[in-house]
Amino acid sequence: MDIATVGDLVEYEMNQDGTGVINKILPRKNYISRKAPRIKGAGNRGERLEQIVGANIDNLIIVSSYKSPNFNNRLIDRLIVAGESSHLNIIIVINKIDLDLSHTSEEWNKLYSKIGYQVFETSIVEQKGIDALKNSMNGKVNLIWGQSGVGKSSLLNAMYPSLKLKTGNVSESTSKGKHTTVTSVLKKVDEKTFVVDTPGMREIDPYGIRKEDLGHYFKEFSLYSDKCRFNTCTHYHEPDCAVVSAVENDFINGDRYQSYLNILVTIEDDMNF
Ligand SMILES: Nc1nc2c(ncn2[C@@H]2O[C@H](COP(=O)(O)OP(=O)(O)OP(=O)(O)O)[C@@H](O)[C@H]2O)c(=O)[nH]1
Ligand SMILES: [Mg+2]
Ligand SMILES: [Zn+2]
Repeated sequence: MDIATVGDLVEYEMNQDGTGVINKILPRKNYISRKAPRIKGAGNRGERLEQIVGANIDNLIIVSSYKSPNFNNRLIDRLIVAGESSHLNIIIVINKIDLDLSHTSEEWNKLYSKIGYQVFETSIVEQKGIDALKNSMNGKVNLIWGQSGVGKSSLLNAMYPSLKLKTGNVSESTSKGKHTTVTSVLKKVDEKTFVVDTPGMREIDPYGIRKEDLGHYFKEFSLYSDKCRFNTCTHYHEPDCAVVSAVENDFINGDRYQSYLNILVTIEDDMNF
């Protein structure tokens, strides 16, 4: 550990000219990371290093939007895995519910609430859910993570107007955000509350997770995984897998299981985690 990241506590010295030197990074209580994205044009070759996103975090606030960009449960599940493997408290936000005329967000809310996560449906346009979300962030260090354009910076501005973070619109043709926030910055918003706004990301592959451990980060599997025939079961091809039968009997949601399989395959394909 030699490079300081956002959220690190450090010992430093200031020079007279306003520059400074970090002498020491204090031990981290936790940190969250992902595999560094592949460099365009580099193909699939080369080891992907660990990229640390933040340290000493209490709440991982996973922000998605109902539309523009479209709700992406696969991405949420990947972010959950990263958060669970770092033992963070995970909060899920479905923003832009003003665009959700069919109330589909409620179904997703139910799914994730049932697993045990706090879920907030929010709208900047209709000023919904914002106070409740703010309450859950009170007194904590909160890292906000999600795709570009889902409204991370807009939500922070709505909760803490003095932040005045830059926000950007979403491309009409692709429904994608334009990567308005470019660096992660930790801000103190009151005596005890801190927020880290982060740049939107396109992909996330959790770092350093072994195949046989992935199931631990899908919390609802734990009710069943003790009953698999093999204690190293990856809940995929093994016989007498209690997780697979729970999926077949609708005790585990099929979408969540599909997310699990998608991540499992990427671990198998990539030896250098
Ligand atoms: N309809 C609607 N639009 C919203 C809502 N929240 C944010 N937006 C819009 O979504 C766009 C993107 O918002 P940002 O806050 O910049 O998104 P971001 O997640 O910070 O994006 P990056 O910084 O690129 O990662 C802006 O045009 C916002 O006005 C909402 O609740 N409803
Ligand atoms: Mg932003
Ligand atoms: Zn199993």
